Amino acid sequence: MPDPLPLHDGCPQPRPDWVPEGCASDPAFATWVMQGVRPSGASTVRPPARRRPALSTEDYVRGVLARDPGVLGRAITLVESNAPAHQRQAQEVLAALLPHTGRARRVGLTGIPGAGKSTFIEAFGLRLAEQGHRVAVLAIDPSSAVTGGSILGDKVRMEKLCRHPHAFIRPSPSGGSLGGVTRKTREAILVCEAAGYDVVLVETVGVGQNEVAVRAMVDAFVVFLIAGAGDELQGIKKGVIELADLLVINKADGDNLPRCLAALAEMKRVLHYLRHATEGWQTTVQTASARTGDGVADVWATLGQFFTTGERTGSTARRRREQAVAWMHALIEEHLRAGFYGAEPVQARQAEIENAVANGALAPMAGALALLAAGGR
Ligand SMILES: Nc1nc2c(ncn2[C@@H]2O[C@H](COP(=O)(O)OP(=O)(O)OP(=O)(O)O)[C@@H](O)[C@H]2O)c(=O)[nH]1
Ligand SMILES: [Mg+2]
Repeated sequence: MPDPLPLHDGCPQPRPDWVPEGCASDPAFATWVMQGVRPSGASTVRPPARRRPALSTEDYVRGVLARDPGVLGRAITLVESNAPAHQRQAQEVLAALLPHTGRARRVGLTGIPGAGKSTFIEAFGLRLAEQGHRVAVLAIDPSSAVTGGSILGDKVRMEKLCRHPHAFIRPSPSGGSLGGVTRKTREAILVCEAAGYDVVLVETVGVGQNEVAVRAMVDAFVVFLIAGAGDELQGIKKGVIELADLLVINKADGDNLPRCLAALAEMKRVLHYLRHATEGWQTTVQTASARTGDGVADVWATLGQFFTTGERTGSTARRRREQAVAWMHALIEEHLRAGFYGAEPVQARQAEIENAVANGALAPMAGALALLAAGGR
Protein backbone atom coordinates (compact mmCIF):
# COMPACT_ATOMS: atom_id res chain seq x y z
CA MET A 1 0.00 0.00 0.00
CA PRO A 2 1.43 3.48 -0.87
CA ASP A 3 2.33 5.87 1.98
CA PRO A 4 -0.61 8.08 2.98
CA LEU A 5 -0.46 11.64 1.66
CA PRO A 6 0.92 14.16 4.18
CA LEU A 7 -1.57 15.73 6.57
CA HIS A 8 -1.92 19.50 6.17
CA ASP A 9 -2.89 22.52 8.18
CA GLY A 10 -3.98 20.46 11.11
CA CYS A 11 -6.66 18.93 8.98
CA PRO A 12 -7.02 15.20 9.50
CA GLN A 13 -7.24 14.70 5.72
CA PRO A 14 -4.27 14.29 3.39
CA ARG A 15 -3.31 17.36 1.36
CA PRO A 16 -3.06 16.75 -2.39
CA ASP A 17 -0.22 18.51 -4.28
CA TRP A 18 -2.54 20.99 -5.94
CA VAL A 19 -3.86 22.47 -2.63
CA PRO A 20 -1.91 25.66 -1.89
CA GLU A 21 -0.16 25.71 1.52
CA GLY A 22 -2.39 27.11 4.25
CA CYS A 23 -5.54 26.96 2.16
CA ALA A 24 -7.14 23.98 3.76
CA SER A 25 -8.05 25.89 6.95
CA ASP A 26 -9.67 28.63 4.82
CA PRO A 27 -13.45 28.14 5.11
CA ALA A 28 -13.73 29.20 1.40
CA PHE A 29 -11.77 26.15 0.46
CA ALA A 30 -14.35 23.47 0.33
CA THR A 31 -12.48 20.53 -1.16
CA TRP A 32 -11.17 17.78 0.99
CA VAL A 33 -9.70 14.62 -0.28
CA MET A 34 -10.79 11.64 1.74
CA GLN A 35 -8.52 8.71 2.34
CA GLY A 36 -9.76 5.68 0.45
CA VAL A 37 -11.12 2.79 2.44
CA ARG A 38 -10.15 -0.73 1.65
CA PRO A 39 -12.74 -3.33 2.64
CA SER A 40 -11.21 -5.90 4.93
CA GLY A 41 -9.83 -8.92 3.12
CA ALA A 42 -10.17 -7.32 -0.34
CA SER A 43 -7.19 -7.00 -2.63
CA THR A 44 -6.63 -4.50 -5.40
CA VAL A 45 -4.58 -7.05 -7.28
CA ARG A 46 -6.71 -9.01 -9.75
CA PRO A 47 -6.27 -12.71 -9.44
CA PRO A 48 -4.68 -14.12 -12.58
CA ALA A 49 -7.23 -15.46 -15.08
CA ARG A 50 -7.59 -19.17 -14.48
CA ARG A 51 -6.36 -21.13 -17.45
CA ARG A 52 -8.37 -24.19 -18.20
CA PRO A 53 -6.16 -27.23 -18.09
CA ALA A 54 -5.46 -28.67 -21.53
CA LEU A 55 -7.46 -31.76 -22.36
CA SER A 56 -5.86 -34.91 -23.64
CA THR A 57 -7.21 -36.60 -26.76
CA GLU A 58 -8.85 -39.21 -24.48
CA ASP A 59 -10.46 -36.43 -22.40
CA TYR A 60 -11.98 -34.91 -25.54
CA VAL A 61 -13.23 -38.24 -26.83
CA ARG A 62 -14.65 -39.36 -23.49
CA GLY A 63 -16.29 -35.97 -22.85
CA VAL A 64 -17.90 -35.73 -26.28
CA LEU A 65 -19.23 -39.30 -26.11
CA ALA A 66 -20.53 -38.61 -22.59
CA ARG A 67 -22.38 -35.59 -24.11
CA ASP A 68 -20.64 -33.12 -21.83
CA PRO A 69 -21.58 -29.73 -23.36
CA GLY A 70 -18.44 -28.02 -22.04
CA VAL A 71 -16.14 -30.59 -23.63
CA LEU A 72 -18.22 -30.53 -26.84
CA GLY A 73 -17.69 -26.75 -27.11
CA ARG A 74 -13.96 -27.17 -26.50
CA ALA A 75 -13.73 -30.01 -29.04
CA ILE A 76 -15.27 -27.75 -31.68
CA THR A 77 -12.86 -24.97 -30.72
CA LEU A 78 -10.06 -27.50 -31.22
CA VAL A 79 -11.21 -28.47 -34.72
CA GLU A 80 -11.63 -24.79 -35.58
CA SER A 81 -8.09 -23.92 -34.55
CA ASN A 82 -5.56 -23.27 -37.29
CA ALA A 83 -2.57 -23.99 -35.05
CA PRO A 84 -0.71 -27.06 -36.40
CA ALA A 85 -0.52 -28.72 -32.95
CA HIS A 86 -4.26 -28.27 -32.45
CA GLN A 87 -4.98 -29.58 -35.93
CA ARG A 88 -2.95 -32.70 -35.21
CA GLN A 89 -4.84 -33.32 -31.99
CA ALA A 90 -8.15 -32.50 -33.70
CA GLN A 91 -7.48 -35.20 -36.29
CA GLU A 92 -6.78 -37.73 -33.51
CA VAL A 93 -10.01 -36.78 -31.76
CA LEU A 94 -11.99 -36.99 -35.03
CA ALA A 95 -10.49 -40.38 -35.88
CA ALA A 96 -11.60 -41.74 -32.49
CA LEU A 97 -15.07 -40.20 -32.83
CA LEU A 98 -15.63 -41.35 -36.41
CA PRO A 99 -17.31 -44.69 -35.53
CA HIS A 100 -19.90 -42.70 -33.54
CA THR A 101 -20.76 -40.28 -36.37
CA GLY A 102 -23.12 -40.33 -39.32
CA ARG A 103 -26.39 -40.95 -37.49
CA ALA A 104 -27.86 -37.44 -37.66
CA ARG A 105 -30.19 -35.91 -40.18
CA ARG A 106 -28.00 -33.20 -41.70
CA VAL A 107 -30.06 -30.29 -42.97
CA GLY A 108 -28.76 -27.10 -44.59
CA LEU A 109 -30.85 -23.93 -44.52
CA THR A 110 -30.11 -20.90 -46.65
CA GLY A 111 -31.75 -17.71 -47.87
CA ILE A 112 -30.93 -14.05 -48.36
CA PRO A 113 -30.02 -11.99 -45.28
CA GLY A 114 -33.16 -11.32 -43.29
CA ALA A 115 -35.22 -14.13 -44.88
CA GLY A 116 -36.08 -15.29 -41.35
CA LYS A 117 -33.82 -18.35 -41.16
CA SER A 118 -32.72 -17.91 -37.55
CA THR A 119 -36.22 -17.10 -36.33
CA PHE A 120 -37.49 -20.19 -38.13
CA ILE A 121 -34.71 -22.36 -36.69
CA GLU A 122 -35.59 -21.18 -33.18
CA ALA A 123 -39.24 -22.27 -33.62
CA PHE A 124 -38.35 -25.41 -35.57
CA GLY A 125 -35.51 -26.48 -33.27
CA LEU A 126 -37.61 -25.97 -30.14
CA ARG A 127 -40.34 -28.11 -31.60
CA LEU A 128 -37.91 -30.90 -32.37
CA ALA A 129 -36.20 -30.63 -28.98
CA GLU A 130 -39.58 -30.88 -27.27
CA GLN A 131 -40.30 -34.02 -29.27
CA GLY A 132 -37.15 -35.54 -27.80
CA HIS A 133 -34.70 -34.81 -30.61
CA ARG A 134 -31.27 -33.46 -29.82
CA VAL A 135 -30.67 -30.50 -32.11
CA ALA A 136 -27.36 -28.89 -33.02
CA VAL A 137 -27.31 -25.62 -34.98
CA LEU A 138 -24.14 -24.54 -36.76
CA ALA A 139 -24.36 -21.06 -38.25
CA ILE A 140 -21.92 -20.16 -41.03
CA ASP A 141 -21.42 -16.60 -42.12
CA PRO A 142 -18.16 -16.14 -44.01
CA SER A 143 -19.24 -12.63 -44.94
CA SER A 144 -19.32 -11.52 -41.34
CA ALA A 145 -15.80 -10.08 -41.37
CA VAL A 146 -17.08 -7.55 -43.89
CA THR A 147 -20.62 -6.96 -42.71
CA GLY A 148 -20.02 -7.21 -38.99
CA GLY A 149 -21.98 -10.42 -39.08
CA SER A 150 -25.29 -11.56 -37.76
CA ILE A 151 -23.89 -13.97 -35.24
CA LEU A 152 -24.78 -11.92 -32.21
CA GLY A 153 -28.24 -11.44 -33.68
CA ASP A 154 -28.55 -15.19 -34.12
CA LYS A 155 -27.78 -15.83 -30.48
CA VAL A 156 -30.45 -13.33 -29.49
CA ARG A 157 -32.95 -14.69 -32.00
CA MET A 158 -32.42 -18.22 -30.82
CA GLU A 159 -32.57 -17.30 -27.18
CA LYS A 160 -35.01 -20.00 -26.10
CA LEU A 161 -33.34 -22.67 -28.18
CA CYS A 162 -29.96 -21.63 -26.72
CA ARG A 163 -31.22 -22.49 -23.26
CA HIS A 164 -32.87 -25.78 -24.14
CA PRO A 165 -30.94 -28.72 -22.65
CA HIS A 166 -31.34 -30.72 -25.88
CA ALA A 167 -30.02 -27.98 -28.14
CA PHE A 168 -26.55 -26.76 -28.98
CA ILE A 169 -25.92 -23.61 -31.03
CA ARG A 170 -22.55 -22.76 -32.45
CA PRO A 171 -21.77 -19.83 -34.75
CA SER A 172 -18.82 -20.37 -37.05
CA PRO A 173 -15.79 -18.21 -36.41
CA SER A 174 -16.18 -15.06 -38.45
CA GLY A 175 -13.88 -13.92 -41.16
CA GLY A 176 -12.37 -17.22 -42.23
CA SER A 177 -11.94 -18.09 -45.87
CA LEU A 178 -14.85 -20.06 -47.25
CA GLY A 179 -12.61 -23.13 -47.56
CA GLY A 180 -11.54 -22.84 -43.92
CA VAL A 181 -15.08 -22.30 -42.66
CA THR A 182 -16.25 -25.27 -44.71
CA ARG A 183 -13.67 -27.61 -43.22
CA LYS A 184 -14.47 -26.45 -39.72
CA THR A 185 -18.21 -26.86 -40.19
CA ARG A 186 -17.85 -30.34 -41.68
CA GLU A 187 -15.76 -31.41 -38.73
CA ALA A 188 -18.10 -29.70 -36.26
CA ILE A 189 -20.98 -31.75 -37.73
CA LEU A 190 -19.07 -34.94 -36.95
CA VAL A 191 -18.31 -33.84 -33.39
CA CYS A 192 -21.99 -32.97 -32.80
CA GLU A 193 -23.08 -36.35 -34.14
CA ALA A 194 -20.67 -38.15 -31.82
CA ALA A 195 -22.19 -36.13 -28.96
CA GLY A 196 -25.57 -37.65 -29.76
CA TYR A 197 -27.25 -34.83 -31.70
CA ASP A 198 -29.61 -36.52 -34.13
CA VAL A 199 -30.56 -33.39 -36.06
CA VAL A 200 -27.82 -31.04 -37.26
CA LEU A 201 -29.02 -27.78 -38.83
CA VAL A 202 -26.46 -25.75 -40.77
CA GLU A 203 -27.61 -22.17 -41.34
CA THR A 204 -25.85 -20.11 -43.96
CA VAL A 205 -26.53 -16.70 -45.41
CA GLY A 206 -27.19 -16.97 -49.13
CA VAL A 207 -24.59 -14.62 -50.53
CA GLY A 208 -23.14 -16.73 -53.31
CA GLN A 209 -20.78 -19.62 -53.07
CA ASN A 210 -21.52 -20.78 -49.57
CA GLU A 211 -24.84 -22.37 -50.56
CA VAL A 212 -22.88 -24.76 -52.77
CA ALA A 213 -20.42 -25.46 -49.96
CA VAL A 214 -23.22 -26.27 -47.51
CA ARG A 215 -25.14 -28.36 -50.06
CA ALA A 216 -22.00 -30.50 -50.24
CA MET A 217 -22.06 -31.31 -46.53
CA VAL A 218 -25.74 -31.98 -45.79
CA ASP A 219 -28.37 -34.55 -46.76
CA ALA A 220 -31.28 -32.17 -47.24
CA PHE A 221 -31.19 -28.56 -48.32
CA VAL A 222 -33.86 -25.96 -47.58
CA VAL A 223 -33.94 -22.58 -49.32
CA PHE A 224 -35.92 -19.77 -47.71
CA LEU A 225 -37.55 -17.24 -50.01
CA ILE A 226 -39.54 -14.17 -49.16
CA ALA A 227 -42.32 -12.86 -51.33
CA GLY A 228 -41.48 -9.68 -53.18
CA ALA A 229 -37.70 -9.69 -52.66
CA GLY A 230 -36.97 -10.12 -56.37
CA ASP A 231 -35.74 -13.19 -58.19
CA GLU A 232 -32.28 -11.81 -58.85
CA LEU A 233 -31.64 -11.04 -55.22
CA GLN A 234 -32.70 -14.47 -54.06
CA GLY A 235 -30.44 -16.27 -56.46
CA ILE A 236 -33.27 -17.84 -58.38
CA LYS A 237 -31.47 -17.12 -61.62
CA LYS A 238 -28.15 -18.26 -60.17
CA GLY A 239 -29.52 -21.75 -59.75
CA VAL A 240 -29.76 -21.78 -55.96
CA ILE A 241 -33.27 -23.16 -56.35
CA GLU A 242 -31.78 -26.14 -58.17
CA LEU A 243 -29.81 -27.02 -55.04
CA ALA A 244 -32.96 -27.18 -52.92
CA ASP A 245 -34.97 -30.21 -51.83
CA LEU A 246 -37.48 -27.95 -50.16
CA LEU A 247 -38.34 -24.30 -50.75
CA VAL A 248 -39.98 -22.36 -47.95
CA ILE A 249 -41.78 -19.13 -48.71
CA ASN A 250 -41.25 -17.58 -45.33
CA LYS A 251 -42.99 -14.92 -43.22
CA ALA A 252 -46.35 -16.04 -44.60
CA ASP A 253 -48.42 -14.09 -42.09
CA GLY A 254 -50.48 -10.92 -41.74
CA ASP A 255 -50.62 -8.63 -44.75
CA ASN A 256 -47.89 -10.64 -46.39
CA LEU A 257 -49.94 -13.85 -46.62
CA PRO A 258 -51.69 -13.17 -49.99
CA ARG A 259 -48.35 -12.32 -51.61
CA CYS A 260 -46.83 -15.52 -50.21
CA LEU A 261 -49.69 -17.62 -51.55
CA ALA A 262 -49.23 -16.04 -55.00
CA ALA A 263 -45.48 -16.78 -54.79
CA LEU A 264 -46.29 -20.36 -53.78
CA ALA A 265 -48.44 -20.91 -56.88
CA GLU A 266 -45.79 -19.31 -59.10
CA MET A 267 -42.99 -21.39 -57.62
CA LYS A 268 -44.96 -24.62 -58.04
CA ARG A 269 -45.13 -23.84 -61.75
CA VAL A 270 -41.42 -22.99 -61.93
CA LEU A 271 -40.45 -26.26 -60.24
CA HIS A 272 -41.88 -28.26 -63.14
CA TYR A 273 -39.15 -26.89 -65.37
CA LEU A 274 -36.18 -27.28 -63.04
CA ARG A 275 -33.76 -30.08 -62.49
CA HIS A 276 -34.27 -31.64 -59.08
CA ALA A 277 -31.46 -31.68 -56.57
CA THR A 278 -31.96 -35.24 -55.35
CA GLU A 279 -32.55 -38.27 -57.48
CA GLY A 280 -35.99 -39.72 -56.87
CA TRP A 281 -37.25 -36.67 -54.96
CA GLN A 282 -39.54 -34.04 -56.39
CA THR A 283 -38.48 -30.68 -54.90
CA THR A 284 -41.42 -29.22 -53.01
CA VAL A 285 -42.44 -25.73 -51.99
CA GLN A 286 -44.48 -24.62 -49.01
CA THR A 287 -45.18 -21.55 -46.90
CA ALA A 288 -44.23 -21.02 -43.26
CA SER A 289 -44.27 -18.40 -40.55
CA ALA A 290 -42.26 -18.61 -37.36
CA ARG A 291 -44.36 -15.75 -36.03
CA THR A 292 -47.66 -17.67 -36.19
CA GLY A 293 -46.11 -21.14 -36.19
CA ASP A 294 -47.99 -22.06 -39.37
CA GLY A 295 -46.11 -24.45 -41.59
CA VAL A 296 -43.24 -25.06 -39.15
CA ALA A 297 -44.32 -28.63 -38.37
CA ASP A 298 -45.01 -29.22 -42.09
CA VAL A 299 -41.36 -28.54 -42.89
CA TRP A 300 -40.32 -31.38 -40.57
CA ALA A 301 -43.01 -33.62 -42.06
CA THR A 302 -41.68 -32.95 -45.57
CA LEU A 303 -38.12 -33.58 -44.45
CA GLY A 304 -39.33 -36.85 -42.91
CA GLN A 305 -40.71 -37.90 -46.31
CA PHE A 306 -37.47 -36.81 -47.94
CA PHE A 307 -35.41 -39.01 -45.61
CA THR A 308 -37.77 -41.97 -46.00
CA THR A 309 -37.45 -41.66 -49.77
CA GLY A 310 -33.67 -41.32 -49.42
CA GLU A 311 -33.51 -44.57 -47.45
CA ARG A 312 -35.72 -46.38 -49.92
CA THR A 313 -33.81 -45.29 -53.00
CA GLY A 314 -30.40 -45.20 -51.35
CA SER A 315 -29.90 -41.58 -52.44
CA THR A 316 -28.88 -40.30 -48.98
CA ALA A 317 -26.21 -42.97 -48.52
CA ARG A 318 -24.98 -42.44 -52.09
CA ARG A 319 -24.78 -38.68 -51.58
CA ARG A 320 -22.79 -39.16 -48.36
CA ARG A 321 -20.30 -41.45 -50.08
CA GLU A 322 -19.85 -38.93 -52.91
CA GLN A 323 -19.52 -36.08 -50.43
CA ALA A 324 -16.81 -37.93 -48.50
CA VAL A 325 -14.76 -38.58 -51.66
CA ALA A 326 -15.26 -35.00 -52.91
CA TRP A 327 -14.18 -33.70 -49.51
CA MET A 328 -11.02 -35.80 -49.64
CA HIS A 329 -10.14 -34.30 -53.03
CA ALA A 330 -10.91 -30.80 -51.75
CA LEU A 331 -8.50 -31.38 -48.85
CA ILE A 332 -5.80 -32.60 -51.24
CA GLU A 333 -6.26 -29.52 -53.43
CA GLU A 334 -6.10 -27.24 -50.41
CA HIS A 335 -2.94 -28.97 -49.22
CA LEU A 336 -1.26 -28.77 -52.64
CA ARG A 337 -2.24 -25.14 -53.13
CA ALA A 338 -0.98 -24.11 -49.70
CA GLY A 339 2.27 -26.03 -50.24
CA PHE A 340 2.86 -24.49 -53.67
CA TYR A 341 2.04 -20.86 -52.90
CA GLY A 342 3.75 -21.06 -49.53
CA ALA A 343 7.07 -22.21 -51.06
CA GLU A 344 9.79 -19.59 -50.86
CA PRO A 345 10.87 -19.70 -54.58
CA VAL A 346 7.24 -19.29 -55.67
CA GLN A 347 6.72 -16.34 -53.36
CA ALA A 348 9.95 -14.78 -54.63
CA ARG A 349 8.77 -14.78 -58.27
CA GLN A 350 4.99 -14.54 -57.97
CA ALA A 351 4.60 -10.72 -58.08
CA GLU A 352 6.97 -10.32 -61.03
CA ILE A 353 5.24 -13.05 -63.09
CA GLU A 354 1.78 -11.71 -62.21
CA ASN A 355 2.85 -8.25 -63.40
CA ALA A 356 4.18 -9.62 -66.65
CA VAL A 357 0.88 -11.44 -67.27
CA ALA A 358 -1.16 -8.37 -66.28
CA ASN A 359 0.87 -6.17 -68.68
CA GLY A 360 0.55 -8.60 -71.54
CA ALA A 361 4.30 -9.21 -71.62
CA LEU A 362 3.68 -12.87 -70.81
CA ALA A 363 0.78 -15.07 -71.91
CA PRO A 364 -1.17 -16.57 -68.94
CA MET A 365 -0.06 -20.09 -69.91
CA ALA A 366 3.59 -19.04 -70.13
CA GLY A 367 3.21 -17.31 -66.74
CA ALA A 368 1.67 -20.41 -65.21
CA LEU A 369 4.50 -22.59 -66.53
CA ALA A 370 7.11 -20.14 -65.26
CA LEU A 371 5.60 -20.05 -61.78
CA LEU A 372 5.15 -23.83 -61.71
CA ALA A 373 8.79 -24.20 -62.72
CA ALA A 374 9.80 -21.86 -59.90
CA GLY A 375 7.93 -24.17 -57.54
CA GLY A 376 9.74 -27.21 -58.98
CA ARG A 377 6.72 -28.62 -60.87
N1 LIG B 1 -43.64 -11.28 -40.11
C1 LIG B 1 -42.64 -12.13 -39.86
N2 LIG B 1 -41.40 -11.65 -39.60
C2 LIG B 1 -40.42 -12.54 -39.36
C3 LIG B 1 -40.66 -13.94 -39.37
N3 LIG B 1 -39.48 -14.56 -39.12
C4 LIG B 1 -38.56 -13.60 -38.98
N4 LIG B 1 -39.12 -12.38 -39.09
C5 LIG B 1 -38.40 -11.09 -38.95
O1 LIG B 1 -37.44 -10.98 -39.99
C6 LIG B 1 -36.25 -10.36 -39.52
C7 LIG B 1 -35.04 -11.22 -39.88
O2 LIG B 1 -35.15 -12.45 -39.21
P1 LIG B 1 -33.90 -13.43 -39.01
O3 LIG B 1 -34.46 -14.69 -38.42
O4 LIG B 1 -32.82 -12.77 -38.30
O5 LIG B 1 -33.45 -13.67 -40.49
P2 LIG B 1 -32.15 -14.44 -41.01
O6 LIG B 1 -32.53 -14.99 -42.33
O7 LIG B 1 -31.64 -15.40 -39.99
O8 LIG B 1 -31.14 -13.25 -41.18
P3 LIG B 1 -29.53 -13.35 -41.38
O9 LIG B 1 -29.00 -14.35 -40.38
O10 LIG B 1 -29.08 -11.96 -41.12
O11 LIG B 1 -29.31 -13.76 -42.78
C8 LIG B 1 -36.44 -10.17 -38.03
O12 LIG B 1 -36.81 -8.84 -37.82
C9 LIG B 1 -37.57 -11.09 -37.68
O13 LIG B 1 -38.35 -10.62 -36.59
C10 LIG B 1 -42.01 -14.40 -39.64
O14 LIG B 1 -42.29 -15.60 -39.67
N5 LIG B 1 -42.94 -13.45 -39.88
MG1 LIG C 1 -29.67 -15.63 -39.16
